[in-house]
Amino acid sequence: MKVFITCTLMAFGWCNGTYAAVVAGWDVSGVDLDDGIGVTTNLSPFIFQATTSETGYVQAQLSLGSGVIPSTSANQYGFKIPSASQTNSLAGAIALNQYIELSIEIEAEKALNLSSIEMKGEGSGTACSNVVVMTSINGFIPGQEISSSTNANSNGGLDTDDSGFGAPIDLSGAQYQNLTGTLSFRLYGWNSTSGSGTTRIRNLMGDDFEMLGEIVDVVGADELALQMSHSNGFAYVTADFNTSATTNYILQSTANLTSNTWHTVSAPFTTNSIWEFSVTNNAEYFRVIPN
Ligand SMILES: [Ca+2]
Ligand SMILES: [Ca+2]
Repeated sequence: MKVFITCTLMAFGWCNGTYAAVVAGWDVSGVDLDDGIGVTTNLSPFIFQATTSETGYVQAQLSLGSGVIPSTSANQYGFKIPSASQTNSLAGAIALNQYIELSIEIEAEKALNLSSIEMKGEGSGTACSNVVVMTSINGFIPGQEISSSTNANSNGGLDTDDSGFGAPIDLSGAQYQNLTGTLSFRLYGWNSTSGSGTTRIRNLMGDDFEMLGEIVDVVGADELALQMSHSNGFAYVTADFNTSATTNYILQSTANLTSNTWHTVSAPFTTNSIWEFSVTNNAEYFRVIPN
């Protein structure tokens, strides 16, 4: 039996201003991970739902990587690295899944334009001295750090000011605009010296961790329809414009939505188009995006 092919249409929206609101925020007041207070359960991955968010437009949560154990004190969200799995490099931390993750799912018909991440965080003296911010948008590979703190094992060492990262994590770049679907950010840490050292979001007034930006309506969703049909062992993907397109589009596909790695399978196009593919037993997902 054939696994049928699913079509999705990802259209586009653009940021027209610099207005930034709290898209998702977390207040760690009262949170205690190993006691399961403020989190879904006291079990890995210690999911902590946003305490403020653009309700109805996004679903956002913090969680811990599988290579760390939770902080144990109240009024913080953080991790400890077991002595046996300490590492002295970002590559090691990536390989060992030693991170705090912010994941966000953007509802259909909406797009996210980011501006920054701001946080209040710190580490105890024997915790990771190095912490960096990375994102699935750029890939979790060394060299793709957005920002770093080299004194993370200090009071305020993960604040987004002079004591930590130096400034809010800047997400004003083009690659952080017009986002749809699911994406994530991670705080990777390394160079810890004791299994009891804690790297954590700390509790100050109000939100202690915030993603700032704006949610916009997907613009132009009506302009382009993506459809699929099949016959005689072939699948046909059709793009129909209601009106003439004013920008180039491309067709992309992926066999693995979890990876969020898309492959461009068409030349740029601006008019009604149809593509033919041989049907296989594998699922394949398609989208059209501005080129
Ligand atoms: Ca506790
Ligand atoms: Ca707080």
